[in-house]
Amino acid sequence: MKQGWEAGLGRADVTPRTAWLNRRQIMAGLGGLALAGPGQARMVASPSPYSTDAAPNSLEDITNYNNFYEFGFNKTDPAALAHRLTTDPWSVEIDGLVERPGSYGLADILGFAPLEERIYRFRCVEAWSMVIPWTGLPLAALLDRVGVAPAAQYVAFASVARPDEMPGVAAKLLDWPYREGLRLDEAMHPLTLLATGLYGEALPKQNGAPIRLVVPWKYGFKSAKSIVRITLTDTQPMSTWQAMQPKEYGFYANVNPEVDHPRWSQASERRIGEGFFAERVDTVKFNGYGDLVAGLYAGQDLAADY
Ligand SMILES: Nc1nc2c(c(=O)[nH]1)N[C@H]1C(S)=C(S)[C@@H](COP(=O)(O)O)O[C@H]1N2
Ligand SMILES: [Mo]
Repeated sequence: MKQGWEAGLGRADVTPRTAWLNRRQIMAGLGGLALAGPGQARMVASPSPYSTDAAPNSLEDITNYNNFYEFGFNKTDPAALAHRLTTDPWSVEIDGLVERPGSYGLADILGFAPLEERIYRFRCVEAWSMVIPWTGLPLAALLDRVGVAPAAQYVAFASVARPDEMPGVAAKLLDWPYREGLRLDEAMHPLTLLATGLYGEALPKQNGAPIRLVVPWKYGFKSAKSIVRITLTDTQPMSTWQAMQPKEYGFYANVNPEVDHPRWSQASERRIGEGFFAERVDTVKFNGYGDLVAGLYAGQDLAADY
């Protein structure tokens, strides 16, 4: 099969031309996995106008500075230990207020929409940030396929929790499984991504393989990794961090320099990859996606709904 670049397809001029861009395959309109070489799954994806022009962090940074407490509290634990997670076969249970509930295999989900590349800013509640070139499909495409029942108002997510493969689960570091949730309009927003890849390859395990949520205008903890259950519901779901420390972590968790965390300022952030002593940069409300998402919160007091 001809790859995108062999077939002469160009790409929209929306992303930085770092070296890896030239090496990647781009095949507009075709989603799914393609075999690039023996045993090497590549994510074939088309570019998106939702991508930022900012230069992505290195794959090295993105895969070695992680939060994935199922593997431990330290930033380097996921890179060291996530290889233990079995990600094939994988299926996601979709249930609750949904017309076609069931267990959907990863290949089914990858076929729900053409895969896109989305280069997003990513801001952790701990006040560090990166730029990450994800591959994935809009969560809305999945929700449309499974059919959201009229009574549904929220979407709840649960991550995999296997004590035999995940030392942080075995050690009961948190109340597993890791849980998150979105309001239905947030879940249906075109920026909200189910990521299945990174830098044009299948998602590394430390980043939440084989499928994770990415909500770029919210603090990183909303973006649940290695998802095994998606539940449509009429009540606001409780998320892991909110349950543990409700004064520190709210349901909305929109990036907001005007609302500080009780223990630190959210007005600025440290960009990973620029060195520990690099100057901090100002944090932008909604992580810079305000043009696209501020309307979701019209009339809401975001200091109360933090
Ligand atoms: N299942 C699960 N999902 C998770 C986490 C986690 O510990 N477990 N950490 C969250 C936090 S705090 C952040 S900042 C991001 C980190 O994603 P990354 O390691 O791919 O950058 O994942 C989020 N999703
Ligand atoms: Mo985070």
